[in-house]
Amino acid sequence: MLQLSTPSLRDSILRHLTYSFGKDPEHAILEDWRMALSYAVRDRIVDAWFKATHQTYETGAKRVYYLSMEFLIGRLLEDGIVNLELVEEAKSALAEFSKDYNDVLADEPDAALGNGGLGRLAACFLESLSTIGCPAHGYGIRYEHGLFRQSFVGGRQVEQPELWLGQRHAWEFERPEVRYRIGFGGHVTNHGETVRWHPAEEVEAEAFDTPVVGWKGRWANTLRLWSGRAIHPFDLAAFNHGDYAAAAAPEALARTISRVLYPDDTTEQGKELRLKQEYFLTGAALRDILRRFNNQFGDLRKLPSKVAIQLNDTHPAIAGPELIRILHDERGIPFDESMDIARNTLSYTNHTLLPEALESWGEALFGRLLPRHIQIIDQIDNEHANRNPSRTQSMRADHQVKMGQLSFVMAHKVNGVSALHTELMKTTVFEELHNLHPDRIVNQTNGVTPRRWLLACNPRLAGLITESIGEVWVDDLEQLEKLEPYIEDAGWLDRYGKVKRDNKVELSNWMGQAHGFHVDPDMIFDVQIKRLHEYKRQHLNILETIAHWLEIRDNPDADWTPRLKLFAGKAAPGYFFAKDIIRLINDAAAVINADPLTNKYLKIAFLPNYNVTLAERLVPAADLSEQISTAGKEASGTGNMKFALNGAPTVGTLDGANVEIRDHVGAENFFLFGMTAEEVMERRMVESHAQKAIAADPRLARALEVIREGRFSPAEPERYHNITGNLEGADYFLVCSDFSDYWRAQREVDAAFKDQQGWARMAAFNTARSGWFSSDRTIRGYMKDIWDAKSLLD
Ligand code: 26M
Repeated sequence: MLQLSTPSLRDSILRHLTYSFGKDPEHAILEDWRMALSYAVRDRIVDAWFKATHQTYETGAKRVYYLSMEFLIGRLLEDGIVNLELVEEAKSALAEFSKDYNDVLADEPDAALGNGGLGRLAACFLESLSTIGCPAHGYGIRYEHGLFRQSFVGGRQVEQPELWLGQRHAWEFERPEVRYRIGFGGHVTNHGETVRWHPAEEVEAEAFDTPVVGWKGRWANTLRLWSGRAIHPFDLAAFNHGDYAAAAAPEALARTISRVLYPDDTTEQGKELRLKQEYFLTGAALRDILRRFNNQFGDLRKLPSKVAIQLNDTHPAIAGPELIRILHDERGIPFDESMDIARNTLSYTNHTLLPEALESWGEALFGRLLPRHIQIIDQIDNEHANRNPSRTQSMRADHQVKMGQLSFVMAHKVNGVSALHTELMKTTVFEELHNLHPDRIVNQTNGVTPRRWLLACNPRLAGLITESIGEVWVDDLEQLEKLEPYIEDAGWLDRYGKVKRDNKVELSNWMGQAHGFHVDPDMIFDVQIKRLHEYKRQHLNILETIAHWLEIRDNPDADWTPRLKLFAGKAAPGYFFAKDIIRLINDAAAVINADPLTNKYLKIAFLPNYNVTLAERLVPAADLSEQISTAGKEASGTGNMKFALNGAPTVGTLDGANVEIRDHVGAENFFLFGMTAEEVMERRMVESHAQKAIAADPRLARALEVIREGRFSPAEPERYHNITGNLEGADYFLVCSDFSDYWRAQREVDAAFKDQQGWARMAAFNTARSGWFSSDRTIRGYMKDIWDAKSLLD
């Protein structure tokens, strides 16, 4: 291998500024500096990347492929700098040119190629796979537009297109030589045993590679994103006839396939383009995987011993039938054998049990777009029924294709994302399949990467930890438990408290500058940041806030604990109830923040355009983490882990990974409230449960009443009747039934926060005991229990 010597970061920045971007330091704009620094860092990542690739080939190691419609990666420059331990060098190199490190980092657009938890998990997994040194590729779509930008006009959410590629992007390598034709529609022919699909329409998938570097640059894997292009990009005949629009039409049409990320993170909509995107990703990824396998190993019967393909939710579930189509139709392997090879290669992660989120496609649409695949699915279903005569539920009932059941049948392992969620999978959606295949469902509780979610985003806390126990924690997070003895040292605990306080001051200053919102950093920073959903119950939070406000007004001279309620999150554009909740929070904020009687005790802010970068600002400065979903509904949560790790105790229900967080940090360091998943199911059966809860709690009744009367929308008093009507009526997510206990928990928070030392202890125990929630631990679990993959660094 060619060896080049590594220049200093300073020299490398200057060389790139000059020769890659054609600028001298006098004329360079901020973006030029950002690009030059990125290229200088990227050069070093590429060195690690080549080394890893060669080692993977040479050892013939098994490879992991993570197929996901979403990778919510955020900014990458700081990630690279931190993992290569170049922070100080980068700061001083830029300072030499009178450039501020943070300004340069802030110039990078946030790559929002995902909706929320599922996409961010995929991004944390890529980083952990590289830190661990497990040979892996992520496969996704190179959306031209990521998740929409959110702003508020008169308190209402307004969506604008996002253009992350509008500025120069430093991290991808276009691979024009890596292209596959992906077909749609057409018909199927049978010649004796040979079945062939003849698509009517084809687009080309072109690869773009982003290296993902792990801790200390010991390893780097690839994120390969597919972009749509036309096979015949330009219709010259049309052009020559003077029809210029028609001449460019094939290219425009082909590119729509990777144009935009679907912004719904739960409700499944039967959109044709979405199904096309799913097959586009999966078809291109499988061709690429098989080409690589074929070059290196050849014998397709060995596929499961050299390849593990993980399906991130059902979105790439077409991988099962597609792999069978290739093995059987194209390579002539018998159907049942093809099915076994595919199953032994594939595994599937479920991320939600919400019925409205379970993917299913109408057979008319599905059969029109993928005529051969629907035949194969029928055959899989028959084969599965034959092998399991007691089976009653088909994946092909009601003229639908049920992607969850298809994924289950075509996977050798199916995993949930927290202990509770995995148990619920066994008793609800997948009950019958679980009974037929009792060893298939396994749990892999989610995790988050400590490089981004502690070392990079919270340098003050990271510094204190490293000073105390050394830097071992960075890739062995359970070492944080070595902090426990320090917690008993009053001097150390003071420093821990000061870190949080400094982070809060920094956030306050930023909110003042960026949003003109001024807050006292000594308030409790109470934070709920996540997608807007009824099951996540932002409306429970605002109801409690309103009730609390009314109570302060009744007695403004009492010894209230000052609190800032911080919200951020996006609502799906068509989810009107969620958008109403945003508007209610903004309307209530306007009234409550302007109340001179209460505003030294209570303030509300809804920060616009929540994204990874905003989370990186908020998480280190939070005192309290709101994880208040209806029990049984949040599959895991991962924000909950970031907050605990950064020293924000949770106020939360026994839902998703909250259960395991509480087990780890200790019940005394967690503010528990609400019904259990079992109690939730029972309470739903109780007639008028909401009315009964309202009648039993005058605070709740009064909060609902002031909303209903239009206290926050005087120009339009009925504005929130949809919300109040829902809560006073069916209240499916049991906001009213959990209100009183939530109130009680919040008052316990108030009391606990008054004892600043006691609070710091609680926060520090959260940090010290959250090591288990590293995505390194999660990935090691997948490697052992699902993929049978080995690290090449151990
Ligand atoms: C489906 C069809 C069409 C368009 C979009 C979708 C879709 C996209 C994302 C559906 C669901 C999507 O994500 C669900 C999700 O983010 N689930 C979350 O996954 C996290 C990681 O496991 C968990 O921590 C969260 O609890 C869970 O809600």
